[in-house]
Amino acid sequence: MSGLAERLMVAPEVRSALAAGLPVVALESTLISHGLPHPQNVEVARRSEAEVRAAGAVPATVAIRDGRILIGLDDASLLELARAAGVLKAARPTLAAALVRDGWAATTVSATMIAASAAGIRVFATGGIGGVHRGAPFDVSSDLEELARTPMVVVCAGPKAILDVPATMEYLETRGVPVAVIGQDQVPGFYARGSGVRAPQRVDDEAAAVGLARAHLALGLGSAVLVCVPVPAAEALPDDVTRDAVEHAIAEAAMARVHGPELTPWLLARVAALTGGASLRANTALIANNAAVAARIAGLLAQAE
Ligand code: PSU
Ligand code: MN
Repeated sequence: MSGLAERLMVAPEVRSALAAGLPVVALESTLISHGLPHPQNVEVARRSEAEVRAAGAVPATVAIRDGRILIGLDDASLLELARAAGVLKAARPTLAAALVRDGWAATTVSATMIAASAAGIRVFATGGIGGVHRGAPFDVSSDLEELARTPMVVVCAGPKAILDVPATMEYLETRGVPVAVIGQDQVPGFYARGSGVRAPQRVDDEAAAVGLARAHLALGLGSAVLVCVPVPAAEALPDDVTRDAVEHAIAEAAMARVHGPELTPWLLARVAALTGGASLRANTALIANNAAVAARIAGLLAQAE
């Protein structure tokens, strides 16, 4: 029998950074395997790692291979994962299923938080968190429950635009997850800078986000802090383009009866096709930007100790 700790394979660079109290940023792998097509997925994975390093932190991309949870992938493994077929999408409910089989599995926000937190990593960057789906009778991402039960800092560009953003924010409030938006009064809209939903809390800069995160984590309440950063302006999609493409994609998904874990990747791919690839540029830019912000946050958190 192997528990969570025995499943972890922490890369030497990550292990020594953690031992020395240096900043480390966890990165997830479902956006590589399911969120973006090849070769953009390889580009964004490499670029995110480079952004983390440029900001003075050590990247730790998390994925599963042959029953082990890898914390930190080398470039060859990253390429292998990005090109592999039949990669399982592992979340809290499917983590065991991903570990009892051979081959690659990618970790979603929930599974990445579980693994990163077990390895002692406190800061994690993704693209957009999962949340409450629109149109589906009942589909709520396990990302939200994980944010409620695993104390760390998660950096994102808001809930994915394919979701019911107001319901997602309500869910986070109910489950005690503080949401801090850097530099604006609206929750970021993933592909678009705004979502039209009021930010639960605005912080003016990264240092203020860190101040809030440190205070929240010190209280020992058990939940994460969600830090939201809007997509860089140059690659943002206009609000109406985002709305139209998302509405189309959701109607098509309902007609095609797509549901469960396939729904999110299916919608992201449809939105990419409907926007002629513009959503891919926004998605890539926001992922890399979140990695850089997370690295600076990890640096500030490490400094304060
Ligand atoms: N951010 C992106 N693209 C993605 C994801 C995040 O820019 O594909 C992934 C994350 O791994 C997140 C998952 O946990 O989508 C949500 O899937 P679901 O809605 O099935 O919980
Ligand atoms: Mn779901």
